[in-house]
Amino acid sequence: MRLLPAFTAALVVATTNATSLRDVCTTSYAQTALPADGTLLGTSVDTSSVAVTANYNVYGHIGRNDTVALTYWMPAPTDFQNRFLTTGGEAYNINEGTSSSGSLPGGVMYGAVSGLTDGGFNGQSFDDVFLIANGTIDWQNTFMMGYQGIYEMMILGREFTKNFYDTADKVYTYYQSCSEGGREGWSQAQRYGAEYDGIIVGAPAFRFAQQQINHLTSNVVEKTVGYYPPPCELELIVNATINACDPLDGKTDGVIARSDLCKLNFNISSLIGAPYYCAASSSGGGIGLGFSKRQMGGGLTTPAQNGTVTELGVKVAQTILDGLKDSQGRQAYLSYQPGADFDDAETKYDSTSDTWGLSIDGNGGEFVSKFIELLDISSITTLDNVTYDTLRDWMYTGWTRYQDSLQVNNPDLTEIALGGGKIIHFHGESDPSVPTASSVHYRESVRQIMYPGMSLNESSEALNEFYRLYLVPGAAHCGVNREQPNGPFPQTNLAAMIDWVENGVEPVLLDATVLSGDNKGQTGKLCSWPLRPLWTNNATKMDCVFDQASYDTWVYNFTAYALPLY
Ligand SMILES: *[C@@H]1O[C@H](CO)[C@@H](O)[C@H](O)[C@H]1NC(C)=O
Ligand SMILES: *[C@@H]1O[C@H](CO)[C@@H](O)[C@H](O)[C@H]1NC(C)=O
Ligand SMILES: *[C@@H]1O[C@H](CO)[C@@H](O)[C@H](O)[C@H]1NC(C)=O
Ligand SMILES: *[C@@H]1O[C@H](CO)[C@@H](O)[C@H](O)[C@H]1NC(C)=O
Ligand SMILES: *[C@@H]1O[C@H](CO)[C@@H](O)[C@H](O)[C@H]1NC(C)=O
Ligand SMILES: *[C@@H]1O[C@H](CO)[C@@H](O)[C@H](O)[C@H]1NC(C)=O
Ligand SMILES: *[C@@H]1O[C@H](CO)[C@@H](O)[C@H](O)[C@H]1NC(C)=O
Ligand SMILES: *[C@@H]1O[C@H](CO)[C@@H](O)[C@H](O)[C@H]1NC(C)=O
Ligand SMILES: *[C@@H]1O[C@H](CO)[C@@H](O)[C@H](O)[C@H]1NC(C)=O
Ligand SMILES: [Ca+2]
Repeated sequence: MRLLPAFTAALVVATTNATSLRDVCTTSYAQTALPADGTLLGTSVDTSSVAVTANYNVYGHIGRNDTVALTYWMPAPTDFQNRFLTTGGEAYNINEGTSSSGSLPGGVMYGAVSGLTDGGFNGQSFDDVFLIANGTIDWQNTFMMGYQGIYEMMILGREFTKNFYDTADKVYTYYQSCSEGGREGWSQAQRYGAEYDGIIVGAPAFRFAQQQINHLTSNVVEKTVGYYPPPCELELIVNATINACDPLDGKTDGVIARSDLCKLNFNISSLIGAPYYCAASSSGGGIGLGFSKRQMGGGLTTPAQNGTVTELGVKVAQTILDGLKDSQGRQAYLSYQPGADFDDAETKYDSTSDTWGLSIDGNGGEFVSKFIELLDISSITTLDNVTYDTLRDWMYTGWTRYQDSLQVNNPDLTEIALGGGKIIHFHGESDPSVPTASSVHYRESVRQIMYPGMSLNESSEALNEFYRLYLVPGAAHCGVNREQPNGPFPQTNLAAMIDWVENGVEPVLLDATVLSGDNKGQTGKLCSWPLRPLWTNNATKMDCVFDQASYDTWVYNFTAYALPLY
């Protein structure tokens, strides 16, 4: 257990002989690793003051020979404010920062004990401990990842907190995280709603099977259309879309705050023939910040790309934007909003033939090889014979196989509603990794399941009493967007949540701050769905408005499946 007043200094020791923390977490070792007097500026280290303790905080499950490691950060007793913060992970990590502080300081600063877990994966990523062997799923690890590990970390930590500070008072229980952490947050809201007072989720990867396999949709579109666009061509389409759609929200600031108006008013086929140029680069395609594993290798070189937008390029882009449809034209999933980068569509340059070709998306490729085919390999290697119908079938297989573990889209939030818990859910409107509309679809599913027979206005208002969704203009996946840098990002969600839970202040508008670009430092407000921002009076006044046609662009009916997909 690391018991910390408010912050910690981490000493990272690299040594060729050490194999574990046990080897290096000794006082004598740390003392020898410190710089000698006078070698760094004018400093002199009091080595006798140095104390190192190796801490192993583990628990197991009775009857199961397992070991789960926990970390809790504890505020000083005078700073403790009867709060516990549960944090989550990203990608296939159950917790962000299992080996570092992750987002723990974010809780301690609000007087909250903050915790994280390794899920029992012994420091490994979940995708590396998911299969016991080809064909054999480690279900215990899968359930730990799905929802159980985070829950146990919270339950054990909260009990420890009460005893540690010797308090019988209520300890407010919060959750905050984005992406996979957003999925984990929903796992808690849907299964243990009564245990939480406030859950903050960003861009959740919660409709897990559809989400992961959808990373392959762009590749299958390219294959089906028979055209592999140079990255620069798609980049131009993104840039031109931003230019065309930015002003539709009433404020020309380089940010698309109304991708729905963009869908209604801008047709990318108008770009056919537009010239594009990208200089040669040595770090892969030019698009976006990229979250796919494929783009992390580096060292790739792409040639200068000079051309004009083609009819086939537009066809690829538009088919991707329309979302996955099966061979009968039935909607199987949804896509990114116009203005988002086409990360999944990135192609690979072949210098021998001077052509662009297929590059299988790493996220989608790994999900299919491991989680669908149950083969312990990092990705499928071909999309031969893979059609839109194959993607639909894979999605269905993953959905039903992981419905009670990783797939986290149960729309019944009665328990958290009755318990008085609150939910803040946010999502970047130009997210290129988890489609923004996937969050909208879930919120609309919850509204319809929980308030049948009520009007859209009434049921939206009722749901807003405890669950609010905010789309973040122009933002990318869990962060700001290099292509639309002037947009604001919500930075004080935990403060807003504490105010809602402990003081009853409803976050009708969510505070956000511009972190880069021309407007850096300016503050903004985010509208609560289904209301959408619209600026008037020469962009000096923002209103949150309802517009039926815009709303309709966000609504999907997944008729490719016999079951309803929430
Ligand atoms: C429990 O796991 C440890 C470490 O892997 C192993 O040494 C031990 O034999 C196991 N015990 C049982 C009862 O399986
Ligand atoms: C797209 O816009 C970015 C600036 O946001 C610029 O750096 C890039 O060169 C543009 N790409 C193309 C193809 O015009
Ligand atoms: C975009 O324009 C093309 C060409 O005029 C047309 O075929 C297509 O239907 C339009 N798409 C939309 C969504 O209006
Ligand atoms: C791109 O190609 C066009 C037409 O061939 C040419 O006029 C232009 O100079 C080229 N631009 C660059 C930057 O190479
Ligand atoms: C698992 O399957 C993959 C793909 O067929 C194969 O390459 C690998 O050797 C298999 N692993 C084991 C341990 O059999
Ligand atoms: C694709 O289908 C053809 C015809 O059924 C088959 O011969 C081929 O092996 C398949 N390719 C792959 C990679 O499965
Ligand atoms: C519901 O209708 C009222 C009155 O028109 C309006 O002020 C409010 O914004 C609407 N709320 C939602 C969530 O649509
Ligand atoms: C609108 O705002 C811009 C930028 O603040 C300013 O330059 C312009 O004069 C304004 N236009 C009117 C009609 O007020
Ligand atoms: C979805 O489509 C099906 C089949 O066309 C229809 O029966 C159903 O009512 C639709 N659901 C919604 C919510 O529109
Ligand atoms: Ca704008």
